[in-house]
Amino acid sequence: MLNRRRFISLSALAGWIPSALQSAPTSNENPESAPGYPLVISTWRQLKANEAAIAVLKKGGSALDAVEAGVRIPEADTNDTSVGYGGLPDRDGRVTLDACIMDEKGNAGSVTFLEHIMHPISVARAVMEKTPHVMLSGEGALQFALAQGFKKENLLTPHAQKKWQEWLKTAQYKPIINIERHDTIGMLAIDSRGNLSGACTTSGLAFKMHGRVGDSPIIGAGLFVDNEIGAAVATGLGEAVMKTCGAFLVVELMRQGRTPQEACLEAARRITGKQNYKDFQVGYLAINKKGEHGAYSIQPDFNYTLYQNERNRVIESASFVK
Ligand code: SD4
Repeated sequence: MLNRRRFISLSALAGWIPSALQSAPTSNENPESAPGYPLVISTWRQLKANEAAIAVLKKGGSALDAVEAGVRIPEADTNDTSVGYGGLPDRDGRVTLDACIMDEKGNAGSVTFLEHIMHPISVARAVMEKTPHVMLSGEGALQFALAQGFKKENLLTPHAQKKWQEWLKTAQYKPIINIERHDTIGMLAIDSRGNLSGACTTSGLAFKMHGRVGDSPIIGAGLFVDNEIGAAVATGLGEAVMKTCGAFLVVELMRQGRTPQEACLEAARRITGKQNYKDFQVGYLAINKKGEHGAYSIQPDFNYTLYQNERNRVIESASFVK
């Protein structure tokens, strides 16, 4: 099973040739802690998203503007079947999106179960900045987005529709995260002023029940930012992350003195200690105020993309299952 998982993950990587040429994966068994601002870090292989974020930071932009610009890249990319446009639909054939964003002041915005809007992260930011609320959901989130001038679009691509129709033949739902290529993007950034922000956006689990919401738009589960301490994002099976308040836990562990790496490892152990983790993946990424980072996943084959000290590269995460 693990061999197959590795194989599928590697063949998936082959589809990204132009960016892949820029940087070969390196190993995170001994995660480096080279501090340096600005910094951008993303779950999975997201070289282009990091580049978009870093372009904002290099012009003196804020970490908040950077993470929004960064995650908009996979949101609009039809080759990314786990985020935004081109995302695989739920079991009723509908693309429903979850996203959240958090800034250095502790402000947060989120949308869940949102249909027809290509950039849910920008709607989440509008919720944060233009409403007294943190989260809008479903039809209400859509109405808000339309009132804000976002365009209503069909996000179900022919490729995603075909995958859904194939899935309907058996209609068996078994989330095995790496195999399904769930490349939800969670992105964290530190700008030149040393301020932290984060964003997370996803179409969630493929062929999920209609109405299912994962961890990604939940502040404290999929994402948490505390500008005094650090920030964390999660990817993988949202149910496992939500039950352990994953991203908040990682930040709180850093507050108690753990390094980002130690904090990610401990948060993953909270899951492996209580849940039957054999068939699912969860990966955590974290940074602290000093610009150190860490990553840890339950299963192998979790990787992330780090831009720091003028280098943008993909790094393999350490994992609980070897
Ligand atoms: C979810 N956490 O909806 C997301 C899925 C994911 O990489 O992260 N996939 O549960």
